[in-house]
Amino acid sequence: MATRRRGGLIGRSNVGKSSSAQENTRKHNIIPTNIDEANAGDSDDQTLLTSGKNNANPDTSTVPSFERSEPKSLNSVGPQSDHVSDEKADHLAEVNISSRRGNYLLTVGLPRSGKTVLQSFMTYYMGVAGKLDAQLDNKEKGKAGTINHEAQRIQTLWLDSWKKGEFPESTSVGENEIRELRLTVTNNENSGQKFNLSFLEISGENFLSVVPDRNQIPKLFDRLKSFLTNKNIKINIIFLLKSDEENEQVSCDALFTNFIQFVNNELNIDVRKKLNLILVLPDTKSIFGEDKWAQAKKNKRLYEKIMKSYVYEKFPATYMIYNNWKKNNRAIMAFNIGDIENEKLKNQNFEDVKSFINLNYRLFTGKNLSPRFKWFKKLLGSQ
Ligand SMILES: Nc1nc2c(ncn2[C@@H]2O[C@H](COP(=O)(O)OP(=O)(O)O)[C@@H](O)[C@H]2O)c(=O)[nH]1
Ligand SMILES: [Mg+2]
Repeated sequence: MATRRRGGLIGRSNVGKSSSAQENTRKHNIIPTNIDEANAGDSDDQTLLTSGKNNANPDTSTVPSFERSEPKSLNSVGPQSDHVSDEKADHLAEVNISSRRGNYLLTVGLPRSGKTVLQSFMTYYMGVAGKLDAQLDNKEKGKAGTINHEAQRIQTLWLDSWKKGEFPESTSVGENEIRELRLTVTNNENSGQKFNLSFLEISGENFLSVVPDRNQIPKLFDRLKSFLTNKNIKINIIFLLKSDEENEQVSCDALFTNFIQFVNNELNIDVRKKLNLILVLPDTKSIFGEDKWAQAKKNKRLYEKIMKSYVYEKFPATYMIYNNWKKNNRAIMAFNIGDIENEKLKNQNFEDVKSFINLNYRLFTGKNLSPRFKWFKKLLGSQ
């Protein structure tokens, strides 16, 4: 793995708690104002600041992820092996990205921040546990269309693992790689709601302490740009907040700031105009404690207040990115999956994954995922 340490440095030291963003935020009293005004949103999900207007912007993006210190599995193209990557595994090399269509989640976060858990638990919920059906779309069009075998293996791994209540093993994405997993989702309660939902994942390695440029990550640079400038693609950027980031060499703030700068300045894309932003805070039950969390789940105002205050205090630069995003195109949400005992997931809890999927659907389409004739059932009092 190359150890490139270049200019444009935004490391922990200058983006951490002492950041001027935080000072500015305090000075302008942004937090209290926002918490009070927050969320005129009408959602019945516990998501913040998403009004559900149909203003998702067709465009692109990508998902950083890197598992430097995690075990590799499958035929992963890990940091050590990416420069000798197996050409057969590079499915996107044979894809014309500019003709792609769909709705993409670009997941960005430090190692072990929850990218795999989020994507895999969504896939599991949609494929197995929920009222949705998710089919892998991994064959390119045409008779000779190539098949994305890696996507197939990953989906199988994810489904098998959660079925047994186990966390899926990590499948690393190399520094110069981008991984795509496409799903076609149908609402079993409303077949009119059939949509594409896809994951893009890139290594976050490049964005940890520097803003990379094209020379450093040529393949990734070109592919990311192709996704992000594709008018037929809608993208939600998902920033995974890592509550125990103190143990990491760099902060979430550095990673997210560098990433936004990269898209804006290096790729030359006005990220705020084109993309939606969702901050995800995993495992809030542990962060806030069981009692307070139970309270917050029943009280939308409290939920908003503690979530926003937490992000503001702990990730000030990230909070500023969120705060400067268009109101209708952003959200903060919690992501819990259930109780973990002895490394296993007991008592799966699908509330958050369900809300998260609804939120994404709403940002993409402006509509809610709902059973057909819900209004009619309501009228009859059956809901
Ligand atoms: N108890 C337990 N927790 C895990 C395991 N794997 C992942 N986790 C939890 O899930 C978090 C996120 O892991 P993951 O989604 O793989 O992170 P990623 O590197 O961002 O893809 C970790 O920080 C752990 O808290 C596991 O095998 N056992
Ligand atoms: Mg992962």
